[in-house]
Amino acid sequence: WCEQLCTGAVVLRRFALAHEAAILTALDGITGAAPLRHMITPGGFRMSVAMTNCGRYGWVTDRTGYRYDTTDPASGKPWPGMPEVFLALAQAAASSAGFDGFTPDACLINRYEPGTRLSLHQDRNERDFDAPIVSVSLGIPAVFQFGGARREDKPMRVPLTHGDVVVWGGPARLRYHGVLPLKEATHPLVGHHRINLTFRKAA
Ligand code: MD5
Ligand code: FE
Repeated sequence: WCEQLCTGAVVLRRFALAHEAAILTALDGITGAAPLRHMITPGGFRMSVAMTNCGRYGWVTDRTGYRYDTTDPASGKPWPGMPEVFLALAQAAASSAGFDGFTPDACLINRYEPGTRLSLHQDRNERDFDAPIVSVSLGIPAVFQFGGARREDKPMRVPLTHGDVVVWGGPARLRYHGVLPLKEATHPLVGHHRINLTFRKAA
């Protein structure tokens, strides 16, 4: 249930499964207070992935650029707090991959529907690239693209399904990555979507 993709990236198959009910309940609370929305890229495109955040910092994009913000631009209020079950899961996953003391202050919540993709990019808006990123996949399956240090490097395809957790640290932290367009599918608890929780240390 644990695979090393390359130095730094660890896949923990079904790691989140034991807590799926508590995670989904907490998620309903978050999306009730800070609804999922399609943000606009600096280039003016509407993202096909719907997003929201919890924790002290939330990742946002609009015409002025990408950034972390302590308030939800849609409401002007702080983002919902990070639920204890989220924090505990992220810390346990990080520890399993060798990162003790991971203290995420940001959780980006991505919701994909069939046909939706995330094009190749790097995560570079965080202050500290030494901290890992922990990502939790829920709902319908996706094929993750795990690339190299350069955009031109041919990505590996990594299938991710409900409950899988990946810890991206060390040399994997700054690799190019994306998600291929999702196939039509339904998950018994999550329905028509893939949800990804991305835990980061933003500040
Ligand atoms: C997803 N989300 O499946 C992914 C999970 C994002 C995003 O990419 O930016 O919202 S995070 C995957 C990730 C993070 C940091 C490094 C690497 C992958 N990597 O080195 O491949 O919705
Ligand atoms: Fe990313």
